[in-house]
Formats: sequence, structure tokens, C-alpha cells
Amino acid sequence: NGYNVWRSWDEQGGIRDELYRLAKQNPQLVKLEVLGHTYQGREIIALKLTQGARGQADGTRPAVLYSSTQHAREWISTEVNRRLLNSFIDGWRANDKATRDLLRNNELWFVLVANPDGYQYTFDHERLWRKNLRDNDGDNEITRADGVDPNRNYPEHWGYDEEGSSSQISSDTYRGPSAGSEPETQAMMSLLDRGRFEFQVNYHSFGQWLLYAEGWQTGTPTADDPIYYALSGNRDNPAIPDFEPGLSSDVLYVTNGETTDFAHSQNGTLAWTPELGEGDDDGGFVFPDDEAQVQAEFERALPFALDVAKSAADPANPVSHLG
Ligand code: 0X9
Ligand code: ZN
Repeated sequence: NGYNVWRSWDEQGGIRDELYRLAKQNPQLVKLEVLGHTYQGREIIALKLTQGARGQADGTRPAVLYSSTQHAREWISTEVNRRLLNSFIDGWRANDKATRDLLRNNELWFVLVANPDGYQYTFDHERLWRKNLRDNDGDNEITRADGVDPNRNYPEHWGYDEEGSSSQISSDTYRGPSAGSEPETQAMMSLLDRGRFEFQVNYHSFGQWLLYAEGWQTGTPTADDPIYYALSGNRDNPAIPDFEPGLSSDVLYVTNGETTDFAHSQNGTLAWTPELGEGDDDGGFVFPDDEAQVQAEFERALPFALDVAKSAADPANPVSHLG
């Protein structure tokens, strides 16, 4: 496809193929589930990793969801999450004791591309596309007027105000015609609503933030704060180096109809939105197509991702590599 690192959804050896291959090669560990289909008919795929994955009913072990690429152009989030998925599978295959223990006692779920239509579109047509591919104006072609922001469509304070999402179809934060209207939203909801996820890590880019829910809220302390603080670290010593942790509305901006807010308010899931990669408004979404830099970003994000997995069994006593 002309890139060193990035792989599209549809291409041979692309992300979809890899998910099927990993499931096929690791039947004892991996269960693949099609959560739903997009407007253009692409599958929205989740993998569950746990020992004896296929014989073990879902939700019987403490669960964590690692999701990514709701926003089509945020390729580094696919790639970091893909490497995380592979690191667990590789650790299992290599009989690494810590990995085996984690996967015996927990369910780790992965949705690498939550918006596969949009993601594919960024490879084929427009690198900086963000939303899904709903044909808002019904003219049978995709233009600026189309697409819904998958991260503004959830039935949690949906449409709460015009600042945290938009009613304008051409806006990049268009919230959709109704709460939960989008197939991508419904697919993710079918997973989030199934049982309790202790934690969700919803990778986005960019900005080097470690945001936590709830996005529509401003500065309200909650009973969950001690766990958020323990796992996120602080400004001087954040859980992902150089990522400023904080309530998303404080450090970034307010949102509504947002995924992690839904997970939190509906099911008590504690959820983060790491904003991977640095950059500015022009270049930030286009992470360098460079293996060393992509791997470094993954390695930077890894200890926090592992902390979350290790903490799922007893969230009230979080385990942090920060000590
Ligand atoms: O606006 C968003 O959806 C996210 N930023 S991005 O630049 N990747 O589009 C931030 C969402 C943060 N919201 C919550 N954590 N609630
Ligand atoms: Zn995003």
C-alpha cells in the first residue's frame, strides 16, 4: 500500500485479516466476535483473550476493553492497540508467567478499529477523514456533509449542549440524528452493555493527554477519583510519560455523547482516553510512518496498559508501575 507501518482494514494482510489469523492460530486463547456491521457492510470485530476463550462464558472473569480508532484518521491508535494485542498473544505463546497469569484471571477485549468504514476511507480517499460514512444528505456520495462522529453518538448526555458536540451535519463533531443511531455505536454498546468492564482504554490521537471520564462534566470529584489518580499518575509523574492526566473537560474540552462516559455512567466502567502522539493541528493526526517511532509510542503506552489489566481483579487496590 506504499506505507512502511500502516495497514488498512480491507487490504490483504490488513487489520481485518490479522484479527482472523490471530483467532485461528490461537484457539485456546482468542475468541473472535463480529459485533455488528457498518454502513458499507464491514465487520466490527472484537477479540476476547482469556485462557480457554471459547469455552469460557463472557463476563465470568474481570474484564478490560482496549478500543481504538473511532476516529478514522487516528492511525497511531490502531497500531499501538494492535501491538498491545500481539504482545499479550506473544507472551502467552512464549509461556511468559506474568502474561499467563493475567490471561488466566482476566478477559482482555480488543476492538482495534471501531470505525472501519472511516478508517478504510482514510487510506483510499481522504487521509484526514474523522467520522463514519453515514450519508447524511442522502445524495449517495461521501462529501464534507457526511459522517457522524462515533465519539458523540452515545446515549449519555447525547446532545447535551452545542459545545460538546454539533447538530450540523458537516461538523466534525456531528452527533448524528439520534442517540445511538450509528451501527458503530450499537456494536460497541452491545459489548459494553453485556457485562461489566472494570476498565476501558479508548485510544485516540493526538496531544499527549491521559483523559478520563466524564467528558460533559467539569471539575466534579467522584468516588472513582482515587482509582483514576492512582493509575493515571500526576502531571510530574504521569502513567504514560509526558501525557498530562486529567478530567477531559478540564485539560481538553467538554464532550457529550462520548464513549467512555457511556461506559462509565451505564456500567461503572472506569475509562481513559489516551491521546497518543504529539504534534500540532496540521500534523498531529499524521503520525510519522516510521517503525522506530511507532514502536517507541507503543512502548511508552505499554506500562499503563499493563497496570490497567493487572488492576482489573481488584480495582479498589490498583496496581501501578509508578509505585
Ligand atoms: O474529541 C474527542 O472525541 C477526543 N479527542 S480527538 O482529538 N481524538 O477527537 C477526546 C475525547 C475525550 N472525552 C472524554 N474522555 N470524555
Ligand atoms: Zn479521536
